[in-house]
Amino acid sequence: MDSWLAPDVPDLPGSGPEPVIWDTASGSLAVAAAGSAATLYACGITPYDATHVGHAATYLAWDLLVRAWRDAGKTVTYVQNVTDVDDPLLERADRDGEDWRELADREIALFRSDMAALRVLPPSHYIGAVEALPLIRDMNLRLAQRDALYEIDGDVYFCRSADAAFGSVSGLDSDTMVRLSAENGGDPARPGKKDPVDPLVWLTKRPGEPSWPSQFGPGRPGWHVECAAIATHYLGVTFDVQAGGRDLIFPHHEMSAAHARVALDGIGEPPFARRYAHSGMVRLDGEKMSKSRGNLVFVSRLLAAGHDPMAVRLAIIAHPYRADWDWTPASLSAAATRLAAWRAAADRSTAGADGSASGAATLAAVRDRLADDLDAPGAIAAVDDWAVAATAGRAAGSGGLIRAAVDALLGIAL
Ligand code: 5CA
Ligand code: ZN
Repeated sequence: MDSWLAPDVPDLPGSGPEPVIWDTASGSLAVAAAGSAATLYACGITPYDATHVGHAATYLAWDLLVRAWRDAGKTVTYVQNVTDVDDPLLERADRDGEDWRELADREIALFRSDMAALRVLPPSHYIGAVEALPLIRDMNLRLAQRDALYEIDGDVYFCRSADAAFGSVSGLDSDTMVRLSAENGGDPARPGKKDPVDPLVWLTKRPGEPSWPSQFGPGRPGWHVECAAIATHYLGVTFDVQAGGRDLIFPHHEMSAAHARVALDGIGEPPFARRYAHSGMVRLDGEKMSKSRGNLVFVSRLLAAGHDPMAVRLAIIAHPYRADWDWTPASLSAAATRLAAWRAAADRSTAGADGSASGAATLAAVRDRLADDLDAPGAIAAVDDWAVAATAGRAAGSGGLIRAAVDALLGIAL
């Protein structure tokens, strides 16, 4: 499907350092993508409600990674999916008496406009589950050929026991896996399952629900196989980074990796992602912001209320991406104040030659922080220091470079 219009990324002199990122699977910092090409799969939205600040924070984190990679001279291929058919979407459409496709189309359109307003670089491939059905059927066929599937009343499950490396993404014990599976769309208590956490790869047609033909009969795809199929089709069997919010570590990322490992085993490197990057959860009043809880601050509402999208972006990236944090109106006003200070400093220091070299030093500091596990707060602090100097008239001539650096690396247009 169409993604959204790419914002301009100004050219910067030289190039940035090799980005490293925290890898959940190994529990350590790691080079995010060795070599001159970088490949990223970020799990996309389930479009049954508008983009909230939590979604935005997660996509902004991966946007910083893409910007850091580009600045390091890499060619980036970025794939994002849209889970445009799944239980929560169908349930919401049913509740509101709306056609599920219309609901999905509307929310996807809103997501696109929110991402464009926040100057998020679009993925190279933006792929819906429905349009990916042939890929999903193909992956399910491979799983069946490897004896990794079984049926209960027409529903088709994946045997986690088929994957010798199962658990290597999340590193969780079985009890925790069962609990998280129950909380995240799984059905651990269903009688007949070989293992409580085994996930569905194909749901047989239910009355009133959409369905598509498949080798197992009419139905719709499971969630994890959707991402396994899309990621490996567009990025190759092995790719650099699988990214999502921390709530996706288990079961989603563990299961997608397990499907790919079993279906594509033996083709070159171990299948699926080399690294797993996860962002923290944004909360409202101490509770995770989530569509199911309904405690949401929508990006589109903030923008409609007249907040500068650059202030919204700055408010979000001022938090370390791996931390959990609370959205507050105060953080938005602090960001607006900071943005105004940066703009005034850039205006003040546009003229003249950069005698102090503070522009170059600030660019180096921003690059260094960003490449170090996306330390946007550290990068922001470097720009704050520059703005203090520029406002005092000690950074003449550096305004142009800082404008370009802040835009290219942090996505903030001054
Ligand atoms: N469609 C699936 C992924 S394939 C899905 O999880 N969709 S979602 O709409 O529920 O979430 C989209 C992304 O936003 C995921 O990476 C999820 O981890 C992230 N996310 C959801 N809630 C929050 C939150 N409160 N804070 C930070 N990130 C969040
Ligand atoms: Zn996903």
